[in-house]
Amino acid sequence: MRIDAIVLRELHMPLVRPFETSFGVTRNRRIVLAEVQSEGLSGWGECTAGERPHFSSESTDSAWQVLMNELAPMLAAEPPDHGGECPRIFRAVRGNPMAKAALENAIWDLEAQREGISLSRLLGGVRETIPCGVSLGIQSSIPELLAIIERELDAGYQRIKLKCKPGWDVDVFERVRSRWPGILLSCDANSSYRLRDEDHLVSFDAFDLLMIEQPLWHDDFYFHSVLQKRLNTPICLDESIRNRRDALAAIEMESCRIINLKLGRVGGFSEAIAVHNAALERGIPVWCGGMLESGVGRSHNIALSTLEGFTLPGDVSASARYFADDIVEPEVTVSSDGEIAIPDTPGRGYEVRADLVERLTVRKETVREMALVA
Ligand code: OSB
Ligand code: MG
Repeated sequence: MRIDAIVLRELHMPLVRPFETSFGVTRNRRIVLAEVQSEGLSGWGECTAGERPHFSSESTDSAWQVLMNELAPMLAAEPPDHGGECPRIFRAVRGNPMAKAALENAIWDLEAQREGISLSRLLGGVRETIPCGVSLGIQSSIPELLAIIERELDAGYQRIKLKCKPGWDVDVFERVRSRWPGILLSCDANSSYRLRDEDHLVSFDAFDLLMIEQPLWHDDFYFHSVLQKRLNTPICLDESIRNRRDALAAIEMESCRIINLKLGRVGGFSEAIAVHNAALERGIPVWCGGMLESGVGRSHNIALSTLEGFTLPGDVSASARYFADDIVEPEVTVSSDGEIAIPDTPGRGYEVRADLVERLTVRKETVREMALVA
């Protein structure tokens, strides 16, 4: 295909409420979007890097630099026909999966529009609706958390995930479980425990959690496998799974029984499909994680979640939980039974609100093939 221009933007989007994890608090999102313009169409992708390199080594600023100086010029010089070609085009750049995913996913988005089919269909999705859960940040008190859980359950969400860390765990689970004995409940530690906490983590078994997400180091497989042997509760890996090989290693070592799949963390749709397929073949359930995305990244998460192996509710929820005004039309909504209906219009199924994007943009650069020659 011809690429006419690649437009990179940084948007500032305040969250409707702060989101606190074991690694810090996010109040304002600084989101990098990539728009690939081709023959009158625009494919959009979102870089899911955090404002600071705390979830992974990437950040808004590092991703901007790599996109601007490396990846966008590579893509402009070698326009692919299919998103699956992107990993090869970007091969000379090590790491930086979230920056790569922004461009690769824009190409998939563009391809779906060109083919006149939904992104879900292009990816091989099989679902017409997807089940939704919510990820609830650390709160300043347990009563506050209970009030939030009540609201989210009333809204229809099918699974509650609690962020946890040493000091915000068993007392919280105790209170939540005594009020709601039967709900699907999980926790996400974002790597905040160590081996000395092993007995403490084993005590989580008392709360009938669906899974414990990433309890130990962000880059570990072996010690998670040691811990999994002692736990009845399934471990779910998030941070550790960067690609298909990681998924195979984790499954083979029994480091986890469930995988949280995130597009940015694995570098885009093609690697996400590879991880999904590897897990599906081995009977390991996957679900789609979230990174506080705008409507662009959210629409891609929705399409990904329609693949066969996504059998557990994901962290993909309504736009209004994050932003007063999302940048897509319609915004993402969740039904009273906790499902998102999959659009079947061509492409991502959620139009980008160009005027709002323009208003929220704080920096913007355009890369064209000529830029390489000049
Ligand atoms: O570990 O899943 C995570 C948000 C930012 C960084 C890491 C994580 C999260 C979430 C929020 O859990 C998911 C969402 O609501 O987008
Ligand atoms: Mg996580």
